[in-house]
Amino acid sequence: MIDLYSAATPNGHKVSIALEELALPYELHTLELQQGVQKEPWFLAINPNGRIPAIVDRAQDNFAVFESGAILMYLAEKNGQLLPADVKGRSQVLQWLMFQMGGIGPMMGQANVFYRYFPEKIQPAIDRYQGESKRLFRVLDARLKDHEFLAGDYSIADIANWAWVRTHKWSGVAIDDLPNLKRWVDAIGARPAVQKGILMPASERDLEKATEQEAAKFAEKVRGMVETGQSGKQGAA
Ligand SMILES: N[C@@H](CCC(=O)N[C@@H](CS)C(=O)NCC(=O)O)C(=O)O
Repeated sequence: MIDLYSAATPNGHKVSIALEELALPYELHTLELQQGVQKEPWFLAINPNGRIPAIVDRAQDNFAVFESGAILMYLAEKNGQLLPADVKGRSQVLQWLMFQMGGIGPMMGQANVFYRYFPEKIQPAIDRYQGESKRLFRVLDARLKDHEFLAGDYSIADIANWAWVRTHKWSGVAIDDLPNLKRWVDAIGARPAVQKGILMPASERDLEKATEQEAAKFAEKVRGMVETGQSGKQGAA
């Protein structure tokens, strides 16, 4: 049994999707991020970074893993699925996984901060992070032109990137002009395990249908958690 500490965010959903795809038994513990549960000492013992997601593998002497990319690798290797064993195949998957961890995630995360949550509208910062997200989307689109998935068969690289790209509207970045990316977003979104994973836990914001008013209400809730450089609080991605 695996304990999953998570919330309804792209980084959290990467892990629940992988657990569903691998059919691994797990218990979901949803952390109330706005209440700062992730900064409590008991959770810092599991993840010193005080963020979700994190897992504890009860079958392995309560072995704890934090950082969503490392969790995906751990789960894939534990099951021998979603990550090839041969050196080149493995490297290709890890390249696209790192592309998400070092690129898509941080850029879209900051686009969200400046477009949705930051108290002041700093247009150059919004432009920078939305523009960089779009550039990275173009890289994915070009890759997916002649590849069904990002690296060989469906893998943890697809799961990691998909969990973020599907939330592109929240970051204010359109993908209408990127047909290969759209095709891939729709195909992965149709997988039963993926549909189940994004409900673990379910988001209170419907990214597709939220009106501007609903979006503003949700952003207001998250705002208090965002690092502005003044409060000493840590930020949300
Ligand atoms: N690089 C980390 C990022 C984790 C992260 O930013 N988690 C966010 C939610 S997606 C969080 O826990 N925010 C709450 C906080 O910062 O206190 C990962 O991929 O696991």
